[in-house]
Amino acid sequence: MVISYGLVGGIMRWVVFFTLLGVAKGVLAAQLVLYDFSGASGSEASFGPAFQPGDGFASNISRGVGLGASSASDAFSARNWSTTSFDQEDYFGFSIRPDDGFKMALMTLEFDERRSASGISQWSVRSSLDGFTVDLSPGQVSVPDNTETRVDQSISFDLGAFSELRDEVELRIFGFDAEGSSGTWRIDNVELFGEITPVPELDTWVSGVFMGVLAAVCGRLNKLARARNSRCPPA
Ligand SMILES: [Ca+2]
Repeated sequence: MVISYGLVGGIMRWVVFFTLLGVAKGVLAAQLVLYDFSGASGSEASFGPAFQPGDGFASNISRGVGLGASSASDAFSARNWSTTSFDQEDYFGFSIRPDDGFKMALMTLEFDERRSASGISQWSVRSSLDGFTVDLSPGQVSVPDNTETRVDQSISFDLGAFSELRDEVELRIFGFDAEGSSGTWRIDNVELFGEITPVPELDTWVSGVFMGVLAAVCGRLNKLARARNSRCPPA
């Protein structure tokens, strides 16, 4: 078999080029949105973000239909949490989307939380990507039986699923296993990190370069095939 070292070397150089390009395209986390509930009474039906993400839009935070409002100065609070297991109706939720022509990658969600003496004892975060089916990492989190504020509770997103997002994604922070239905749970300083970047230019450029490389490789292979055929006249 004839091996063209020039051809192999050329392909290897392009493999290295695309590998470096892939690294260069890695997600650079920025704060996309913050809900600090500045000035809130805590019992509003919904409350907006402190600022909107660049090249995107984030909704107000609101409560699931299973919950009632509860007061909490400069935070957002609810009562009537499930006293048993996970309940699809008991959550704080908001959505975020990139503008047309942009894509979004989500990396981490952080928030502060505090329960009352008879509030929730577990929480988890799910997303609309799978219809709120699976708890995002680290899964169901147990909170200690006290009324302290726990800051920067962190959720991480699987970049395989949460990059290249073109449409709206809703995130829900569920609480459950409350000691009593009058028990409350509040959240504060909800921060979402990730990036929103333009879609078309780079992807169009990459696919253009890829097609160019493909054409060059095919042309080289065809040339080699013709050369070999020329040494093998038809029977
Ligand atoms: Ca606050």
